[in-house]
Amino acid sequence: MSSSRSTPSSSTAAATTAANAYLDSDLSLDFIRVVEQAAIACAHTMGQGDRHLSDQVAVEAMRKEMDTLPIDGTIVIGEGERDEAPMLYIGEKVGMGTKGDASVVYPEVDIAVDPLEGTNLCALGTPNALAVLAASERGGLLHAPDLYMEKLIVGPSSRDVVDLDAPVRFNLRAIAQSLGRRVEDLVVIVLDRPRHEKLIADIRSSGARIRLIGDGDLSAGITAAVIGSGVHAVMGIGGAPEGVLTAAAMRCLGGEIYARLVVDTPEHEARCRSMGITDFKRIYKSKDLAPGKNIVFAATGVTDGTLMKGVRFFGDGTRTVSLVMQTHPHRIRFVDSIHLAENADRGVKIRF
Ligand code: VTB
Repeated sequence: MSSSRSTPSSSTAAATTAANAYLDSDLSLDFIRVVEQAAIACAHTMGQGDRHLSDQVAVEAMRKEMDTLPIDGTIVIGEGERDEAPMLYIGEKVGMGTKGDASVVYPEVDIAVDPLEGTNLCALGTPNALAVLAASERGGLLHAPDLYMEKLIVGPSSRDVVDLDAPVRFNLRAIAQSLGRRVEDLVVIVLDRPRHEKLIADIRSSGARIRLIGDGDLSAGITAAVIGSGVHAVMGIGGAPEGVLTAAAMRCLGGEIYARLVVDTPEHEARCRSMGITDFKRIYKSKDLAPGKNIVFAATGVTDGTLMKGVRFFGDGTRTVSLVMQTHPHRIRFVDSIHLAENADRGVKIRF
């Protein structure tokens, strides 16, 4: 635990310095608790077929745990606007900084959350549902409107060879070449949606293989950035908030997201403008969506996934697997945690 977490001071500059010092410190134990608790809460509802309930319990658990963090936190990507989300809404203040102790200035941290990425996946008990958050010093995560976003996500080997506006065939050839394999050997993840009919036809005609998924392009993006996962790219249109979270993960993993908001109507334009976005055609990369000097990303598996097992309950306790990453110090951790029940006696058995 770092002693730099709370610095008695009054100025904003001090809060920023404190934020960088805090984010530079070993955050894994702080942020991991938040995603673990969200994942455990919604994992209890797995397969119950009620995605709203799954989401609600994840939100409540995440919100509760968040207030134990020694930060002056602000939600920048959350469950929606204040009038539509009771908690974890955009602009909500979280952390111990909200407790009103004026003698302590806690580090100012911006937070993007997706308490349950893949609500349907959890409700149906299908793979790759995650509880997710990203954090940075203030201003380090784009305030993205909840619109659709075109995305092209690739791993470190292919990060500089693709172009969001190039034909699919061109990008697949470039990805294959950067990975030293044939286009036919690639696996591309695409959300299974009617809007992707042409994209899917183009990928098929190039010869590459496809994994269609029902939900969860954030977890897919992380997978594409990890060598050995058997996934080489994610293509198609998903949510913009998840695009920012993906960008935070890419900053840690060295992969890249190329992204552009889908701004189709005057109402979309107004929503962009209200968040300070005026160039609707802009292609964003990871550093544009998550520009922070210090980025932290934490995710816990809810249902079994490619990179992480889901939550397992075993009577006396619960086991979770999380991915916790940060840019300073640059570190990727897979954390396998066993949470024992308060009343678990000494007879408890821990399996390796
Ligand atoms: C979902 C979800 C994705 O985008 O598909 C959503 O599964 C938007 O697409 O993970 P639909 O409106 O067609 O469902 C994501 O949330 C993330 O980008």
